[in-house]
Amino acid sequence: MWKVAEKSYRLTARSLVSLSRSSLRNKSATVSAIEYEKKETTVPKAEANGSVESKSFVMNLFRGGLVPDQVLPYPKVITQEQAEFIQAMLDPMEKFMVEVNDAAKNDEIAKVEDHTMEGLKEMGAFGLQVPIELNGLGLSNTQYARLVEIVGRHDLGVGIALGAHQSIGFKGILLEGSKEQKTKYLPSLATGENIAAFCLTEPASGSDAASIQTKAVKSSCGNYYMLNGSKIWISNGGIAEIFTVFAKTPVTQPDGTTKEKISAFIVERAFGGVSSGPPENKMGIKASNTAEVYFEDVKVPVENLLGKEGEGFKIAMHILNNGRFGMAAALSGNMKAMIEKAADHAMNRVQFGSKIHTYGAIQEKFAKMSMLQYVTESMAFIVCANMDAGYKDFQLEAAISKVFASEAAWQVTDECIQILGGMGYMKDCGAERVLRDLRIFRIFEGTNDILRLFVALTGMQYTGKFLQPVSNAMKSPLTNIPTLASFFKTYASKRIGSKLGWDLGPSMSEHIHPDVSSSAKLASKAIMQFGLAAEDIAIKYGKKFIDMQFLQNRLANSAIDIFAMVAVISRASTSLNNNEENAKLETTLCNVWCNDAAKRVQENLTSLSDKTSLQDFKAMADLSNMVIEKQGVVQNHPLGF
Ligand code: MYA
Repeated sequence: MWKVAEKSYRLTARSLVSLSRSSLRNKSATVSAIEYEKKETTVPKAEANGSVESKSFVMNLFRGGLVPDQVLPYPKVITQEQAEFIQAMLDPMEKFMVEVNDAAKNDEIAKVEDHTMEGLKEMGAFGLQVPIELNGLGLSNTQYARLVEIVGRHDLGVGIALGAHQSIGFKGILLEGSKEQKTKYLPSLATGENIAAFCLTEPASGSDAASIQTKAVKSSCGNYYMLNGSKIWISNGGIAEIFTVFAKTPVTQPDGTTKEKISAFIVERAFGGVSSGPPENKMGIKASNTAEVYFEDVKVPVENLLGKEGEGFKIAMHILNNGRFGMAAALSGNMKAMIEKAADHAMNRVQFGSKIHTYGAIQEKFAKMSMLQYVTESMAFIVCANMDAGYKDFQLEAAISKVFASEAAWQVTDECIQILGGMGYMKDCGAERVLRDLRIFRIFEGTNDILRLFVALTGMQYTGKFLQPVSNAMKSPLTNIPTLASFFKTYASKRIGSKLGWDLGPSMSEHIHPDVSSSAKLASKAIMQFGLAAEDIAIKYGKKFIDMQFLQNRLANSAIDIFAMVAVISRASTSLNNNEENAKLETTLCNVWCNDAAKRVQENLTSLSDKTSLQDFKAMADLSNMVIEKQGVVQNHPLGF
């Protein structure tokens, strides 16, 4: 049966690939990576390094500002031609994932079935963002996000096999590679003839990416680097031919001294000295190969250095920043599938004489699941639109979209199983596989914990930059009275106004539809209070904040909630302004979400300075120390034995 379907799919796939080729000939508006590169250079450099010109919405929260450029109105960067092209791919991809791919089988055999791999290759799914002239489909980030939603909807294991290859595996070549490197490697990677992997993590270097031990030493002849080291938990590690490898190299500093710095390399398995371990036996995403990769005296030609010597850490971060939105998009699709599965059950299941969807307890679940999916989808498509618009400063939004999506998808699948009850717990239902697959999303591509700290600390650095003139003035207050007087006047008036409940937050009324104005007011207030909290932290703790992770977590959670609020306010406004069919329902999703999120923001911001919370943080740190000291729970058993 499936063979018939497969055949019809293959025909469609071929025509799509040829469609992409003809669009090249027609000089289609499809943005290739090469065009995108040119666009990037038009963005002011200052924006990239987090200086005061940042257009990032989240970055500017840290000074209580509303910078609308990236979020209001809801950004959509896709031409008519790009939209048509990707629309033409959605049905074949959906059909393929339903009729050819078998997620349960992939999970059972712990690999993507061979015919599925072949079909995906034929479809062009291994080179979605590679320029058309280099054998890829030349998709923009927005087009890519729309397509990977479909993959995530049906099989997260396949999503990771594809994502590890192109979202991080060869993304470095796409983003940072020289023309020669692109021309040499991308064509065979785009067709899937060669598979790529991203090699950063090591046994002693997980979240602390800068602490890697793998070494690359330039030969005395200057023609190659000698690479030695090992990497663990490498997605596609056992099947890849091309690796993006991060290793420490001795780099000569301007003062003549030598410092070990991270550099990035393109390494071929064919160089010799590259080997990999057996596939890891994982909890989920079993279809995706994960293995250790060893490099033993691998001679890497100097022309395979990616970027410049010593720039490897920034390149790794650049790759990860660029890939995170894909996870949000894939998980948005995944949540849709879980909601549909639960809705199908709730519509038919009768208990206590009524269908279970008529009960409030179940209705609350569906409403929350829908809001989580709506927020995730809204965030994902804001991030990719901004990337397509050429903004460089989206790393906080990308990190937030990954954190939010991975936690939202976990909750949605968990609730789907809860709604299905015993049936949801059965393997045949398929939801348990999704739950297992999902667990890793909160861990890899930057754990959610580390990304929260990243958001808080990067943001606070920005706050610090704005307070620098005041801090300098404080060094000789008598000669800087006007600067200090003006700062403290604003400082005091904002706080008094906030305490009195005045409406002092930055207004977004010019950007939004009146039906979401109550939510917009809540968001404005939250932005103002967030800015005040960040300022207070900077003044009170200065650099000591770096070690205050209880506070960093709560600050990041507030930033996540505020970004989520503005994402849905913006999106619902656009739908209302366009009189879209479901605009009223989107308004409900938006307003109910914002009412709840605003309360969480208040609670989190209050806990940053409230005496009881601060005492509790200290108590929790002490408790944790006791658990570690005792290597287990701290209390005795209630029975005394
Ligand atoms: S791959 C492995 C993933 N690993 C990680 O993500 C590592 C996490 N760790 C880190 O990110 C860093 O070590 C942190 C910083 C953030 C902790 N953007 O002193 P620093 C700059 C831009 O803070 P550290 C995997 O899991 C910073 O400003 N810049 O550094 C497979 C500073 O610059 P300057 C950044 O304390 C998953 C400098 O770097 C960033 O050492 C498979 C130093 O900063 C940043 N983000 O640590 C997934 N961070 O010096 C498959 C720092 O100028 C994907 N900096 O001030 C599947 C997707 C599904 C899609 C489906 C598809 C089809």
